[in-house]
Amino acid sequence: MPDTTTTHDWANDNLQSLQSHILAEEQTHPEATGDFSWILSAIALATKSIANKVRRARIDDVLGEFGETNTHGEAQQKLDLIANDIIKACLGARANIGVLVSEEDEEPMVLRTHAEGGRYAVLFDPLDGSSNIDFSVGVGTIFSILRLEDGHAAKGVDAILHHGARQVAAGYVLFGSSTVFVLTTGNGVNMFVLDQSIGAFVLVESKLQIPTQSRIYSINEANIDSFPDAYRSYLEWAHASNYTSRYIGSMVADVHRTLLKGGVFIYPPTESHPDGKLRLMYEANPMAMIIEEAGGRAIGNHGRILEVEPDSLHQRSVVVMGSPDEVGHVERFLNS
Ligand code: P6P
Repeated sequence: MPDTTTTHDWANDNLQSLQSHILAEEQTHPEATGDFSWILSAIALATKSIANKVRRARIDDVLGEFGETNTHGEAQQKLDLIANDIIKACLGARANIGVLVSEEDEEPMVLRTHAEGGRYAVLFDPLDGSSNIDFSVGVGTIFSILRLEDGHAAKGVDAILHHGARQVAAGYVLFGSSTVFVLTTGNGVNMFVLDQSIGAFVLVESKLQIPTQSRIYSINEANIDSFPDAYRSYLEWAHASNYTSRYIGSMVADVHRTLLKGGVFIYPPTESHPDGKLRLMYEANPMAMIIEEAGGRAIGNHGRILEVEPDSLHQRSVVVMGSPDEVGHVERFLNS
């Protein structure tokens, strides 16, 4: 019989794909029904397509503004709409998804009732940081998955307005120097990179742990004059404590660096955004789940982000997330 147990060094490609990883995870949950892999494979497919559109944006002349604003009055970039359409096409075809919520659409899309198989809601920012695309700065897709109860279609938005600790999965895909898929299903954080040569996301890190401390803060200091005093006092302390500043202006890129190198990412209250700028349901919550699953902390206007009971689908949140010690330093000033 041929020896199939040993692999030769010529077959040393990383062949641990996102797909095989999710299926292996499902094997550890006897009650799993294959639902997750079905949804996550749709997100993987959509983000591979979006990655291609982002990389070709200048070639295909789809940079810049679409010429209309989204429901929040923000100028829509052409690629915001392209990414939104791609995700809705891929996810809409998955028979176990009941509701889709996008930053680009005011109202949720109810696809199926619970009786018709609609078991999950997927909430997403299709292309966060898209205004940076014109300069080839890293942008990303952020997603959050909630389980739907029977009768969700009748309840409408109320069926989705759950605090972030109810998320069953969360992740982001960073379209940067590489295309990175970071995912948690509540059992640690795993990182995959798109291997263009085989067209698959391959596992590169399992059970990621954020550094406990790191003297890096990430905040848009141009708004410092409108920060509450506590944030200004923290920054004075950080300047005196030899911290360095890193701010890309694209949440997915800033949070990804914070996850890997440590530090703290902050979007505080400002004059133009007194409740913070970032969206609770599909930006702060999924990122908070990832950071906490990696051993970090994530707080907002009123304590832990994942415990905030949402009032509305597109509400905003203050965000202070990252290394536990670094969030602790900010918190010390917020509590003083
Ligand atoms: P500011 C991008 O527009 C975004 O929504 C996030 O990706 C980013 O963290 C934030 O806004 C940047 O906002 O006010 O610093 O330009």
